[in-house]
Amino acid sequence: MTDFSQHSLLIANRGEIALRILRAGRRLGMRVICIHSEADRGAPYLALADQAICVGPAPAAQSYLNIPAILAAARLTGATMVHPGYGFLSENAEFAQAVTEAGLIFVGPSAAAMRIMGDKISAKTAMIAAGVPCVPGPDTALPEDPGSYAAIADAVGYPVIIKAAGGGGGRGMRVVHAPEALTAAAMLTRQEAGRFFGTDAIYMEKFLQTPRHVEIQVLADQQGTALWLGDRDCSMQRRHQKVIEEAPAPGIDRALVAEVGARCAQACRDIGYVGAGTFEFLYEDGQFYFIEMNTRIQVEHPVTEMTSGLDILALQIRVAAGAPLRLTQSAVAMQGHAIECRINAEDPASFTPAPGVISALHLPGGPGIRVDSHVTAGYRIPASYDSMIGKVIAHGATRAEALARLRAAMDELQITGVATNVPLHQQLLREPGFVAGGVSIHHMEQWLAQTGAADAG
Ligand code: MV4
Repeated sequence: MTDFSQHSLLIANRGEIALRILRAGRRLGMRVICIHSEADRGAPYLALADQAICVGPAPAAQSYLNIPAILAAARLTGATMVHPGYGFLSENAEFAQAVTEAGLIFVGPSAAAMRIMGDKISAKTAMIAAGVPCVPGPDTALPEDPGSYAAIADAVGYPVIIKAAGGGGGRGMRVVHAPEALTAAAMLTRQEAGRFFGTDAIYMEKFLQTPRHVEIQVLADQQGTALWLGDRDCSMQRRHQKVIEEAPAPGIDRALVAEVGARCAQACRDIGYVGAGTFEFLYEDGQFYFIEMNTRIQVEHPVTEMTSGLDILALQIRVAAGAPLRLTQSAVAMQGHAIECRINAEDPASFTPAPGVISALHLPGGPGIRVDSHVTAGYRIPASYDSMIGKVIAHGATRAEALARLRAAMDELQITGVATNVPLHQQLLREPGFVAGGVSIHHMEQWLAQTGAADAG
């Protein structure tokens, strides 16, 4: 039995996820330490920690991304574990390695596993070997010489997409519709890749035109147990920023999801993956296609917590410390449906961040409602970080019930003093396409273009 009262958890993040990690640490009986920047000095959640320590000025590069400062904070406070949250250093293999080499436990997979998944080509190779279905296209980098590209694209079939091996999350990719455009697109993508990702390796896939974004949550321990915890649909997005997520993905054959889920769990065993992770897929015409794996806890993990009844954060910390999962796949029983709205402080017309002071706040509640947020009345949203200030999640026995609860919750939520996307959510939750379920990744942008609805909100 791992005794968590002997462990001290350093939270290398900020905002709502810092508070979520703090709560998980407390549930396990741990001492918790928060780092913060100068801009977050007065953040209310810092008072809940046993210790709070400033690691640098407001710009993330000097604070939440400052590896030496964070390691010094861990040493000074006697931390034994480090949780990176999402964003910032969460998928930085050098950070994971530095934490481990400092004799501390990194809450996440090994640096080696992070490196395999960080390179989208080696990730794809590993997934093909594990029997996870991938997007058609070579699972190798394109050669330096563009002479062979046309033949490769012909075999894949147009349209194709050129992606940077070091990219991901929507960065470093280019769609090609005809052979004339192929070489220039590949050379441009390679050039950008070299500049932004430190490797100029690129690869080619068939471009799927109207897919859905469906992902599988996994959780694996150090004893060889790997579980999949259902699926999530994250297709409601704008410019690669997810807006609404739900679990399960509506209208997809459950037997197919179970087959893909089992392959993901097997892939974890094959590569020795430990911790929480997410396999991202495109789903089109009844088939799943792997695109990349995220080696961190994700923003949208609460919809899976609500349908599985599991505390994924606590389990993620437990397995990092070497505790066994003591859970079998057949004991994982997903129940009902959950939907999450990401709450952003942003201008409703331009979607640009709207920092400022929250003058008054009323949060929704009641059966099936969960709010994950660090903000309070009087809280100043700093300008230095992203605009997400929390999440409202609704669970119900059915999708219709979850949706009805979420509509009522978003109508009840009041945030004054700063502009937010709450009015946008109120419209989206009544939009016929979303209400019907199963929209593509282009749906929200098409809806915005047609209605200009956000401007009216
Ligand atoms: C694709 C694709 C279509 N076909 N790959 C964008 C982010 C990165 N994770 C992968 N992305 C895509 N890869 C093939 N072969 C379309 C996208 C894509 C997308 C994917 C998920 C969620 C939103 C998206 C928005 C635009 C494009």
